[in-house]
Amino acid sequence: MRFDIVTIFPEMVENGLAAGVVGRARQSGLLDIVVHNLRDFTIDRHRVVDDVPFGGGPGMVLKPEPLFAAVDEIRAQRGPADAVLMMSPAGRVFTQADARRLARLQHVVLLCGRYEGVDERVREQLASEEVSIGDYVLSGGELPALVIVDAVGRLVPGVVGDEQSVEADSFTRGLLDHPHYTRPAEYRGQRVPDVLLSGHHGEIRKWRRRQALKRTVERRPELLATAPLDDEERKWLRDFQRGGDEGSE
Ligand code: 4HQ
Repeated sequence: MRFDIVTIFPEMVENGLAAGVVGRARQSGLLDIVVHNLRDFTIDRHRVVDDVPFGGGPGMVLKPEPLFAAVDEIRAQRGPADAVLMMSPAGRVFTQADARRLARLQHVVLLCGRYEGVDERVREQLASEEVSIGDYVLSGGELPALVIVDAVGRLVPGVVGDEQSVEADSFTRGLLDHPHYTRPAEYRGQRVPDVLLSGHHGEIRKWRRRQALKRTVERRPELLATAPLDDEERKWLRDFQRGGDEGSE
């Protein structure tokens, strides 16, 4: 899968792409990611990418010309994009469903804004969608772009070594993940639940499904509206809603 990321901080983005699963997938060629310096697409001596807002007011606005030139160049060098994403707190909030949808595409371009914002004509004519990673204000779109490349890239077959671990992830089933434990079986007086040491794989799977459901009820009940639940899970849900789950772990 191909990604092109346009930014005024290419070294920040490169650093964020170097480590971990995404870094390895880049080395192996599974992910073909090119980071473009927006200043390379300016034509003035001072490589200016921003300007004052029409109508006045505080802050600066990213000029349209360098962004249009960058996307033209990406199209010429790397072929047409299936999606051009503009990072923006005014966008739709990015979810696991978006990550799944984008992971099926061949070529995605990400535009990172800075300053107070980006000229509206970029949103209207260059971006196919505007995406936010959450309701808080960042100083630029670089971290959101890294978040999206990570969430999408790890769904590309082969990028995460163990396909099963992608399947098991929280949200793949529409619920939060169950608790995890490793050795030692007792640590600072806290024991790992007996069922996990029992070797009864059916019981372990059942405990984990029940715990995932319990956590979701307690922490993110709104996720239950869309989570696909089987008959047994719906019964547990009624139990939790009646009287908590005291003692019935
Ligand atoms: N910004 N999710 C302002 C964000 C943001 C977010 C990116 C700050 C764009 C111009 N982007 N710049 N939250 O806060 O995506």
